[in-house]
Amino acid sequence: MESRKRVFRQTKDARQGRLRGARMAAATPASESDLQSTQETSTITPQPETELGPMDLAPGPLVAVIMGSQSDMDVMNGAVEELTQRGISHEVTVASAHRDPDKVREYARAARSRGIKVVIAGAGMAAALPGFVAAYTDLPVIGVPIKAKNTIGDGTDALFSIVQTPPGVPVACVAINGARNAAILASRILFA
Ligand code: AIR
Repeated sequence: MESRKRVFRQTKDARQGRLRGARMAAATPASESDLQSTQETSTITPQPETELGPMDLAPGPLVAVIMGSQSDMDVMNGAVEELTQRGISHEVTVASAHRDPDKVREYARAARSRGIKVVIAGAGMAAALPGFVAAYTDLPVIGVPIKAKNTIGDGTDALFSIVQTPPGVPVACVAINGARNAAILASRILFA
């Protein structure tokens, strides 16, 4: 609970009073189509920053960091450190779309109901993980292409795998090894 309070107190965006959307979204967990319909009709009531919103009361972490292998941890720590610095609650999971497909599927399916708002997914080589997660959840997914030990093309194998996710399955993509930017983007999505 304390770390959730800090999200509101510490982030620059929060100080700028741009939390209302996140609170509204948290108050009404909704599918993409539901969100579209509420956009037209909802009236937003400004709330003081210090007041706790429903997002603060969600049971689990706000950001899920997942990666395809333990060998990705060095790079993905860039995201973990940034989230920690910003006081954003998060969890870290290692699971491969190719090696543990059932685990990743269940993880992605349950993410929204556990209170997750954004997923950061990092993988190298044939980096299916971000797209695989996005296939099973309508939460925003940020892909981090990782330059793996056996990469072809200095990480462009993973970059193309993520950036070329097919129409209908949107995945944001940061630079190769750009885990820190993924965390900053996640923070901006949370406070949009
Ligand atoms: N990977 C694991 N399962 C599917 C993929 N694409 C990726 C990992 C890691 C690379 O393969 O994300 O970047 C090498 O993994 P490992 O475990 O052999 O070191």
